[in-house]
Amino acid sequence: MTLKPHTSAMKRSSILIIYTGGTIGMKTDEATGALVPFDFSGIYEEFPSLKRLKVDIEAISITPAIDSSNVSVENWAVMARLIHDNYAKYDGFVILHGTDTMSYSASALSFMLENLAKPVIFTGSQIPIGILRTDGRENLITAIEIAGSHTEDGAPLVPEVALYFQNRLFRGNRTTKLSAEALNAFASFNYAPLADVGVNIQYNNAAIAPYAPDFSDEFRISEAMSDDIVVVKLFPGIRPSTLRAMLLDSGARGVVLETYGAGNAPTSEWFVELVKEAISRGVIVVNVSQCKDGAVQMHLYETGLALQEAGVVSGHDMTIEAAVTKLMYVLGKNLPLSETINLMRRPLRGEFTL
Ligand code: ASN
Repeated sequence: MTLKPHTSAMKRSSILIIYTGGTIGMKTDEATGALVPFDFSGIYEEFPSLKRLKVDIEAISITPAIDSSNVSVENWAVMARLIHDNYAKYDGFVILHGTDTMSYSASALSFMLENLAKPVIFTGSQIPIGILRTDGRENLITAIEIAGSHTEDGAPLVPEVALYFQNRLFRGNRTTKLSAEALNAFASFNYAPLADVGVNIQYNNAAIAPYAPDFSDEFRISEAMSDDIVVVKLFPGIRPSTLRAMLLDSGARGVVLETYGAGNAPTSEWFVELVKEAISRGVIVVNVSQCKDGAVQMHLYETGLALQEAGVVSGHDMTIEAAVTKLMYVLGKNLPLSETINLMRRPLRGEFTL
């Protein structure tokens, strides 16, 4: 299918901006010189040039606005509900979010929004929007344009949860925040950008929503996210008692095991026995690599094979953010163990490559 971007003769799109907080929403108070939250309902006064886009914009803020390090599963449910309740009214959504946990929230929402057929574009900034040198203005304007882009017959160009930052649009659940300093703060190591932005916006149509959900299925949200999980990052010298505390004594129903290289872990008997014991108790253990680039392949080395034989589920090339939020989403459904494992074994929203 060839998708043609809209031309000026086409219909206007309507976009809802959901402002959650973060650096992007800050501007300098004229009187005090301090950074204060910016009121996004006055967006046209602040950026009159937005009127030139063929997009009608409305904005809504979650209160209180948060630094994204404070984001909670309740905040994700609020975002999901806002999209659900406004789904019919708007053509697309832009979520303004702090950068620190934006990849977690974009990953979480990609799972919670089921049968999504409209764009949900996360963006933010490294420099507050009210500072002259901000990166927020371009991020915001382009995110709005992308959320409102559609084909000649009105189909959205990006019907999925994506993250726009510094000239690149990524699949949300493939991203990781990489830099606390660079304006180019996000990366998607294992999946090509959905669009590259220069003079024109070049959409990579082959990469966009290839998992093609059946859009005839009704859009719905799944709000329940289980917090019954732990992330265990391996390091040489980890103590048996530490691993036992995390895998077994924590009572977690799901474990994201951050292994080495292509999914490798120690072959020591105590290590393998602890993993096996957790699995025999019904704990789901998902293997993701500490390497950002590349995939888990447990059959490659003896050190990975032991995990595979113990019943560890491969996370393939998933990010830690996607693995954590997918496990929360899948466990939140409270399905029988075998169905839960089946959902973890297959990509649900293009979050890993098989
Ligand atoms: N601490 C901020 C946040 O994540 C960082 C930012 O947005 N650049 O909310």
